[in-house]
Amino acid sequence: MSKIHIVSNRLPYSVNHDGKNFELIESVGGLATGLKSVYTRYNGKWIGWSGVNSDSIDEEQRAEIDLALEEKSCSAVYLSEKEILEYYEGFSNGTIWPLFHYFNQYVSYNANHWETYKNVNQLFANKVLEVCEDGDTVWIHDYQLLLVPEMIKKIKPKVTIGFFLHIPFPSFEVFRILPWRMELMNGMLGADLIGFHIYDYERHFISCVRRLLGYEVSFNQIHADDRIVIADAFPMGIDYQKFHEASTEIMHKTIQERSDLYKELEKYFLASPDRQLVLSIDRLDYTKGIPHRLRAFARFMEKYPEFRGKVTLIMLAVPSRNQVEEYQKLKSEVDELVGNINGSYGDINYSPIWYFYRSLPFDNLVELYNSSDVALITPVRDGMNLVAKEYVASRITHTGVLILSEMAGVAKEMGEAIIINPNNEDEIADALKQALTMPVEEQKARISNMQERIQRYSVFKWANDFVERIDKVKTVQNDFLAKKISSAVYANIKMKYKKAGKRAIFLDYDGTLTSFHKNPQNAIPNDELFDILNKLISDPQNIVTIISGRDRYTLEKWFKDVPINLICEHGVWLKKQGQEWDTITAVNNDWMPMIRPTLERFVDRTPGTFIEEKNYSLVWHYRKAEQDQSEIRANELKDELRGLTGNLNLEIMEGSKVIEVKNGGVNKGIAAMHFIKNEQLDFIMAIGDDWTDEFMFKELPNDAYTIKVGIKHTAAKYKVENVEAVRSFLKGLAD
Ligand code: GDG
Repeated sequence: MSKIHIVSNRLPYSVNHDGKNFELIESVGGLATGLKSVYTRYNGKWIGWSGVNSDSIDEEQRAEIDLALEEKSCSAVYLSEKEILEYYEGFSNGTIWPLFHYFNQYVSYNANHWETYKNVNQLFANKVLEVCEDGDTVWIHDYQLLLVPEMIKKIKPKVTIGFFLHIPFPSFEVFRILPWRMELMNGMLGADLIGFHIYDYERHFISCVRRLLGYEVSFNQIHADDRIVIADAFPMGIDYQKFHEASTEIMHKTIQERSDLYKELEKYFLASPDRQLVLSIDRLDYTKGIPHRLRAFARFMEKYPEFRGKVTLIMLAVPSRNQVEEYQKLKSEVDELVGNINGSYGDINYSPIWYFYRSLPFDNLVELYNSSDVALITPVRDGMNLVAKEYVASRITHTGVLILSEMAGVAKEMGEAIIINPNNEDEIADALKQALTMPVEEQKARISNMQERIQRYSVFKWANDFVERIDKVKTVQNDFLAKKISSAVYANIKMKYKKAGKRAIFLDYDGTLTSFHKNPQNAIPNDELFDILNKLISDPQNIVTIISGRDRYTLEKWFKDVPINLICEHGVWLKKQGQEWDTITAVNNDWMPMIRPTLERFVDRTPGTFIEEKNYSLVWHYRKAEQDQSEIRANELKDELRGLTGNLNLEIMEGSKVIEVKNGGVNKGIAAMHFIKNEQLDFIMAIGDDWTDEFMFKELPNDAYTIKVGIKHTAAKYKVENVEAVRSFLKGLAD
């Protein structure tokens, strides 16, 4: 069985060492638990940083730590103090983190940090390359390791790579700000499957792929050169049972058996029926909207004074990244706000806010979830937010109310929460009132629905789903590989070619013999192409034909010195070498004045697009236009044209970045068959890349060698990756 390896910044064990001895401490977080279930089941390894500063240990200690980790199937990456500073705190947390959370003002653009980020990503990739073999799967996690997928793919293309981003992926307008945007994009695209928490992040990513790299995307399949990469959304879940069971257990304890924290809560709040608790838990991070939440709480005290003395906000802020200046400033701001609010609305018997700046043990966390009437979660940006799910899972009586920021990924799944905008203090104040006065029946209905969902899509289901999807991606890719011309297939074609008496070869032009250009008029044939064609033509047994959608004047001009046959405008015009232009159907252009104004309207509305008028067709080109917008317009145009062309025996053809309206009853398939109808042939071959070539692939006799360029679905028998592959294939045949 092939293995699945996990790669993340941190290992699921941290190494605690005092300079002499060390111990491994297992991480019990939800993600670690979920992923442990994957790599242990699939006999893989977990590759990550052990948390140790490599400057502080010697070789012997390192070997000892490695051995202990080896027993847990973990493989450690060691980072020096400088690397931790520049890769982790610098580029990961000082550049990517703020940018991806839309905090442009905090983004640092430090070229040294970028260099170290690249080097450290390479260290991770090297470690992975040491342990993985062809056929294995590697699942890489998060924003610290965006370059690792490409680094692995380059060396081991037969390893399947999944990548999951735990934070938001920002919109193009924000992502483009980064000087290293291309490198990061290409880094991620080394993966075969890229997962995000929600569709919005996936959408932003795909938009960046299109705009920055110009790759074609159909639905969520990215056609990156010769590979298919799939982007998809997988909303991460939690270990539901763990929270639910821990909460149930706590409920069944007597007061004496409970923790000191609980006893305090009991003394001050839980024993008196008119006291209510609002809970807030997060790492102390500027993305979590803690000052916003505090100001909104003050607004609530102000607007609804009847709750003063009755409602307390328990705020747990877990220390995080406190070496970084922005986090230190945030800490001061929060301290000050808490002080002000308690000073303004509290008295000797009452503190509106109970503030803890520390991390609490798991049991205490569950006690807080269990005892709080309302959870107030108001990040200004959050990839998912697991605290919201943990609160819901811990509500074993089904009571409780969740107030949730619309900026958290989790809001997409929690329709029953009260959804607020974290910047709207009044809205949050009103939401608090609504939550604190919500009838119990309504609370139960809302919580039960949410519980059902998060119980179903737990962190284990999430991890399995991702792994299963990687398998499906393999199927899509294998579909391509199955048709790809292997060396055995190539040898067979060449043998048949050599043996054949007379041969017909049909070659599409754009996207097959030559690459696309923004301006189609610039896609002129180069010397290499002339050489290949001349070589093919010089064999008197070959009938070589260029079969294209282009107008006849252009092709005639470009190939005037080459004795080649031409079929133009998708089969409307045919010209055998040394003969005049001919056509197989009686076509007319009476329809053009009716259709042209519609196309012109789309040109006016869509900058960068233009109309080409061919002899028997009108073409709307949108390769030069802004991609997202023009694709929407292309769909609109198709719709409109369908309505207009109903009775006119016209065909609407969709090519590569073109929509073409042409006379019906003609296509490349009919034209190719017409061309060869009186020939005695032993070998027929057709190569093409787009939708219009499919007619050829379908019409030509069964024993024809039909070859599709690219990875799209096709009726052709074989596939090749790109124009370069076509050229070298033809060179090989002609030699
Ligand atoms: C990133 C993304 C995304 C918190 N305080 C204590 C404690 N916690 C645990 C919670 C929860 C976790 O930490 C926090 O997870 P979040 O999802 O809320 O937020 P981030 O740390 O920012 O995580 C986020 C996540 O990755 C997963 O993809 O959802 O959007 O930013 O599990 O329970 N645990 C203990 N004591 C505490 O005091 N034991």
